[in-house]
Amino acid sequence: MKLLYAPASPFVRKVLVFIKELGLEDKVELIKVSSTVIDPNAELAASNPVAKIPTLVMDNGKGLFDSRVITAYLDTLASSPSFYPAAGEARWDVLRMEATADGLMDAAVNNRYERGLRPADKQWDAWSDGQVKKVHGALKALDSEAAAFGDRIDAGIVGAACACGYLDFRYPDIGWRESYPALGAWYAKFSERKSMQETQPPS
Ligand SMILES: N[C@@H](CCC(=O)N[C@@H](CS)C(=O)NCC(=O)O)C(=O)O
Repeated sequence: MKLLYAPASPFVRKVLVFIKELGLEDKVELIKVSSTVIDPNAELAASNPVAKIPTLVMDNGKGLFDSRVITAYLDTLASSPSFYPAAGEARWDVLRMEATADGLMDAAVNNRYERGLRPADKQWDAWSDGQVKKVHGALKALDSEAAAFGDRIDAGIVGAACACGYLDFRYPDIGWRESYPALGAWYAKFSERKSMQETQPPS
């Protein structure tokens, strides 16, 4: 399999953490690509009609996306552990948390495009503020459950960790730890894992 990736993407980081935690490193070749909405990478677009990173090209040549579909697929390749509970309330709790983390990352990445890529005279402050509000909404939701995370690892946990890591990387001034201390305390420990250390975004 081939993973079309960029090291700065938090969605990619989720996939990379899955690969490492599930012991799949030997099965995935990493191919670095650079792609933006206004200049999509051709190889990426050939495997993913919406040309987004990450995209996994399976051994049968078909592309898999988005990150949640890729992680669910990777989970089926590992004998154990499974990062998606099979059924019941536990399953929906993990999927809800995964969606919360992805929502945070979507808002944070979109806002970065607005502030970093869009010409200054076209930027829309209210839209940008709305994205930051979504980031805080997700942080509040994650923080309210963080005291119970313990040593758990699953798709929701990996998503939450990559979301926190992305804020440290791209929003160092947001000061999320002060407002969301339970999440900060959990992240301090989780981010020491080898899979997290080895997937840190470029400095
Ligand atoms: N929902 C997607 C989001 C992926 C995403 O937004 N990737 C960004 C990089 S962080 C991207 O490819 N941006 C380029 C584009 O949108 O054309 C996922 O979970 O994979």
